[in-house]
Amino acid sequence: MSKSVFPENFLWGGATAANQYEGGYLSGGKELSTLDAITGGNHTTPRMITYKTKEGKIETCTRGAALPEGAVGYVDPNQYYPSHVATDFYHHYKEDIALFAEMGFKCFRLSIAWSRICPKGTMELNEEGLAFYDKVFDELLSYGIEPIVTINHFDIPMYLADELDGWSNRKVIDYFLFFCETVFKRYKDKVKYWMTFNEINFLRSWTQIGIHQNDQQAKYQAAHHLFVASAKAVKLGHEINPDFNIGMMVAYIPSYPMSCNPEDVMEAIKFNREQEFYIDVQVKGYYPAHKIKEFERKNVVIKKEAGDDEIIKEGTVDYIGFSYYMSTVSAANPNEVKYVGGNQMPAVKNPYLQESDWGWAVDPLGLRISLCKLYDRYNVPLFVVENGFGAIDKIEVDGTIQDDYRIDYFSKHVAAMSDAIELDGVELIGYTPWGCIDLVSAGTGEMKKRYGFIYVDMDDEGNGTLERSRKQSFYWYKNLIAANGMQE
Ligand code: P53
Repeated sequence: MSKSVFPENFLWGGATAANQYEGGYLSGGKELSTLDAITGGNHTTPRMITYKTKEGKIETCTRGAALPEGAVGYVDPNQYYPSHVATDFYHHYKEDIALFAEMGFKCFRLSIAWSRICPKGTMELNEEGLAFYDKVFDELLSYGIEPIVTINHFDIPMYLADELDGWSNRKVIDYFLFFCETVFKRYKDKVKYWMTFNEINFLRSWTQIGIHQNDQQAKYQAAHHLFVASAKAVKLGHEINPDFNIGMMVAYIPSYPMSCNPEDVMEAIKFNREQEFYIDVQVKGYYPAHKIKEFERKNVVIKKEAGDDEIIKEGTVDYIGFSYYMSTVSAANPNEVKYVGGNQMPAVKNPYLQESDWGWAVDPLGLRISLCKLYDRYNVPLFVVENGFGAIDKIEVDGTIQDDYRIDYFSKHVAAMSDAIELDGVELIGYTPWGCIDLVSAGTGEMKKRYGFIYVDMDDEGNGTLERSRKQSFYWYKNLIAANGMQE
């Protein structure tokens, strides 16, 4: 039998996030995060923010819309919020980690709910929250599973959004750093792999970064604060433990030109740059020239403080973590553009690719293309921290779930990583498929868009026993890990 091309210490595992998996939204001293005030939706119905205006009126708006000044998040007793229970890792962590161990996981990616550690996001700590993650990490380590921690995955304590307008406010950098220092010191002997902000290129609304405005100026000013915060966190982490590996995390959706028409090619460059901008700043340590020019053209003025550029330069990351689900297509002719995926992302249909039920183009070679592009451009270790196939699973009469469509998706993406390692020489350190256990969809708030190897009995209205069961893909992934990624 030939040898696996995956390194011996390759980190096979799975990925989750607190707001979509943990539940226990007010348990053990946790307070509200913005995401606790966002309703469920579906492929065609957007998720809504429920809020109270300055005048005390209860209103709703779509996620991504601007909130009136002074509006505060509001949990309406007549609405259903999927984050409140999610799939209840809070009460099932032992059982779930045992299942991950059964699959042979080498690592497990999770995020820390900021408002569980710092309930208001300020410098007041919640010991019970810290103790919860101690128990989780100890449980993982008892099976030899390496925890991979996203410090901040899409959530911000509601208080910071309400009182400070979230990341538009520079003070939030200090609060975030306090949170980082707390978890770095507390878990320094338990956690070696960290990521600062999940999908930093997708953080643009009240729900994710607590800002009320949605214009370009507000978005990029908040991004600057995130960059400074991330760089400071990287520096601080390395001081606390030089063995820490601290990465950045980007949603990577490579775009192909619609045709060889140079106009289409230029559009694809622009699309790809918008995500690479976030990588450039965090890996190279400076704002790329095209972005500075774009800011000038759009009258976006980034308020920086003395020393910000140096901090960004000094706080570059150790690796690039990225999510990869799909590719897209760019066209100069706007008639070609449609909106897909429950996320209202502009995209053009690629006639060469099949799509998921949510309109995401399945493109395994696109993963190899992404790995090549990122490695060629940045030359730092890469970590595929999310990948997966959201699908409706059917329970057979005998109770099994035959998710061969998911196995097929994973099998082709693993083959693409294998090629990137063997043929392209890419330095890839791990692979953590998204939602290794069923959880709430970020885009739509649904349960029925499932990603897991493990099924969880929970529906879109919050009904279900939360019982766990193994899908067919569970056994497939177990065998794959045992063979270190070798497939027949
Ligand atoms: P859902 C859009 C496109 C690519 C990645 O997404 C995305 C999104 C946001 O919807 O987010 C990441 O649940 C994110 C996870 C999320 C996962 O992809 O919409 O980091 O939190 O659940 C899958 O199907």
